Amino acid sequence: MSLLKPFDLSVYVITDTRLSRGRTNQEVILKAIAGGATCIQLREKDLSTREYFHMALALRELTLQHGVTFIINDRLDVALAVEADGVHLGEDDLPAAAARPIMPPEMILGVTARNVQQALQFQEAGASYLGVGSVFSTETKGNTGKPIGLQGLADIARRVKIPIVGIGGITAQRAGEVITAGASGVAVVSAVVSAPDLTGATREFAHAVSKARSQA
Ligand code: TZP
Ligand code: MG
Repeated sequence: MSLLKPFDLSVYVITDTRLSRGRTNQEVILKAIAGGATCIQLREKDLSTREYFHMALALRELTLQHGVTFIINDRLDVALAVEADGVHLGEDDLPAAAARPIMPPEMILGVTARNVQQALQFQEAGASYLGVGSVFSTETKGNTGKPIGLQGLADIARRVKIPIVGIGGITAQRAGEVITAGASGVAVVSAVVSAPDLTGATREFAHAVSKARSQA
């Protein structure tokens, strides 16, 4: 039996204050939750550890109140300190195999993978889910390499047992294809946090995901 907390990756919204039109992360998250976000990741690249911790603590409280899964990007120490539901680690962060043994067994470990080999390796290392991408091209993150496309995502989905979430350049119009290709959810930055109507934008993702599932 898995000790892991249940989590729902369907509509996975990732913060970025550089893209959120002057709105605070509190506002972004509340509006995303109102539109049906099931998982929130705090991802801020320009904060000191202390600033990241304080922001994470406040958002932990908010996400707990709304019963939404809360993941911290990059920093296991911060995730542990605020008792987030999980941490997401990429290629510049603590390796999954080093992180898993020092994490509580119920804590979610998300890892970024771009090919089948990495996906199998991270699954073996104890990842709880994989962020797979960049699926499409995106300007939100540099150095993501050539997009892996829906085929790249489908290849990974076929080979791993853990859930995967597509990331990179995903719009509400393309969210359904990502689910049909084998993802359990869509991870999105700009299409939600930059949207003037953030709740409406999140709702469109939620509808697209449910529709693709109902047609499967
Ligand atoms: N990792 C791979 S692509 C990406 C991250 C964090 C950014 C995705 O942002 P957007 O705006 O949804 O394309
Ligand atoms: Mg990272």
